[in-house]
Amino acid sequence: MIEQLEAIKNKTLTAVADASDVAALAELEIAALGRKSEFMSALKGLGALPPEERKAVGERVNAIKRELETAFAARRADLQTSAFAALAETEWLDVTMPGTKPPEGHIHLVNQAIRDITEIFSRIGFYRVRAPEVDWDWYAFESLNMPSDHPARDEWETFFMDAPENDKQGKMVLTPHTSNGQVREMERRKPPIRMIGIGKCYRRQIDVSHVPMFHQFEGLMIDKNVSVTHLRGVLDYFAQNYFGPDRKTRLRPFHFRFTEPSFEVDITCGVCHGTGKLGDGAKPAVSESAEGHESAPSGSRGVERCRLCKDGWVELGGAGMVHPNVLKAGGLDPEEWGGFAFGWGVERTMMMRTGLRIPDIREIYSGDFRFLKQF
Ligand code: FA5
Repeated sequence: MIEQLEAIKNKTLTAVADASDVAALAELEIAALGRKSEFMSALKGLGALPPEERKAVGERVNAIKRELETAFAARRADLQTSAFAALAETEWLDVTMPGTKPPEGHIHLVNQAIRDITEIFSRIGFYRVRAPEVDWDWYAFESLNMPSDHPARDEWETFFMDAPENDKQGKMVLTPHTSNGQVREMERRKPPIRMIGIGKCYRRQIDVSHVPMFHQFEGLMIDKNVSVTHLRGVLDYFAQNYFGPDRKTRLRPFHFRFTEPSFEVDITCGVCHGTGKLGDGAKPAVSESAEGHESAPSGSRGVERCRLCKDGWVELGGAGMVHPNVLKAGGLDPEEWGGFAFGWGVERTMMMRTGLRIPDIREIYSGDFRFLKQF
């Protein structure tokens, strides 16, 4: 029996040495030492031996088994070591190598402008609000001192919703300006108010300087003893922070139904630096004037009139002191409270930034990557 087991051992040891990998070795181990193995079958003869032989033979059997187990363990360790060594050769990775950079996007230039505008006004205590884009006629017009039959409404070229009217608030419209947020804010909180409302506006207009969907930012400050001087101060603060310290603003008398007095706000042109002229060989940053101005013939010394502005100024938007009727519509006593409001187009304001070459406002919404990637 011992001879038989020794023969099995030698055969197994040879096979162990020949095992090519850990899996083959595991299979071999089951075949050699498992319950159905030749080794285990041979052990069945152990019970038939006389007791005096059984002990010595038993010890020998155990020694053979330990020897085999040790051989399996040692071979397994060897095979694992060489498997890892092979892995290190074939699957090494240099973690210090620079990775492949995924293509990176950036936020749309209008959203960037909205962030910049919000940030500048927040520094002087204005908080951002959002008014509805689809609103009642009352907030878009009527409460702003524009009764339904007033011709001033025509300028807002409004889209009306095909929706039921409300007895008190009239029809629903796509807001043509952010001024619908004025009375809403007066209803929402008691003065002092310093809001900067930014949102989408809609008008039936499309050409080089108009898009049917655009954005406005609406400033509203309501407090006691607010004057035009405060309005100027706030607008200058914004202009200098957004456009640069060399740019100046001016107020031109104008007419809005919801402010009195009313102004159009102009800023010195970023192309000709407020001179209205382009020097020798200089070309305007904007290839065609958004306002449709034409270039003047070149002067004798090559001086050309600025195509964007002609006289050194470009228009930014409207402003004025809040009309008493608007304060009343918002539930405020005009004897006690007063304030100013202004509303500018985000896209147009952004286009006035020095060095930005956007010849046509429609490009902003063209969705053309070649255009968008430049910003
Ligand atoms: C208004 O909308 C007034 N609500 C502004 C205002 C607010 C005045 C508060 C007084 C007090 P206006 O229609 O001029 O005003 O529009 C203001 C600005 O919006 C324009 O100067 C322009 O920058 C922008 N804008 C108007 N229509 C368009 C359009 N179709 N596409 C792009 N920008 C536009």
